[in-house]
Formats: sequence, structure tokens, C-alpha cells
Amino acid sequence: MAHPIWVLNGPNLNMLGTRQPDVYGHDTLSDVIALCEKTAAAHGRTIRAEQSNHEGQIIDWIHEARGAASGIVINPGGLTHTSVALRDALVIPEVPIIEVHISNVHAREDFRHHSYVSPIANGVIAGLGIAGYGYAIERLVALS
Ligand code: DHK
Repeated sequence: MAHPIWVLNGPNLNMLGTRQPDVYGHDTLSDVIALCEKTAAAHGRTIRAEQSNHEGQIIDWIHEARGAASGIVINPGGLTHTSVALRDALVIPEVPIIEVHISNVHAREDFRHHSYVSPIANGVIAGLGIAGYGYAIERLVALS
């Protein structure tokens, strides 16, 4: 049986639904997790979903993913644009990675145009709302 696909969400994504709905929409993190579970289950796969506002906690989970995850969907939130440590961690599990952003970061402020994660990700999805997480799961099912 394949390992679960891990779905990691970074800072402030616990506030989905109430946080800037004009940018991030009205769906909640629970809706994101339900979508990921449903998409994975349609392919006989499972997920493990985690969210933290703390960089070190996310890095600890990524270390844990080595040998325990078949792939990782990650929305690193603001850490996307700042964290070399997160990028360094993401190569450790040696599994496919899809980076997801709910908003189209390229249509927003300049500081959101650079991602430390994108160069080591298998794919990047931005601007498709929470549907992007479902597509990321589909891709990881195909890759792993
Ligand atoms: C989420 C965040 O929290 C921002 O810091 C990113 C991303 C964009 C998103 O669109 O999901 O810049």
C-alpha cells in the first residue's frame, strides 16, 4: 500500500475563509482537507494533512515525511518567499513535491513573485483557488 500523500499548509492558512476572502476566497482549511481526502480516495489513496504557523514545525514534519510520504503538497504561505531552510528541508524526503498557492502570486506584489520552493518542486499551481490542491493530489497520484 502506498504511503499517504502529505498536505502541508504554512502560516496563516488556518485562517482561510475569514482571511482576506477577496484574495483567498471563502473556503476554509477544512474544505481544503476534505477536497484532498476526496480526491485521494477516488484513486484509492490517503492523505495526512497538517498546518502550522511555525517554520520549525513544518520543517520537522518534512523530515518525518522521509520514508513515510509518497509525495508532498505544500502551500508554504509567506515562507514561500523567505525560507531557504524550508527549501533545504523539502529535498530531504526525496519524494515528488507540488507547490500550491490559492491566489495568483504573480499578479500580486513583487515580493510574492519569487519562491525559494519552486526550483525544487515538480510542479507549481497558483491562482486556481482551493481547486489547486485537488489538481496537486491528482498529479502526485500519477507520480507516486
Ligand atoms: C498564501 C500566503 O499566505 C501568501 O503569503 C502567499 C499564498 C500566497 C496563497 O496564495 O495561497 O504569498
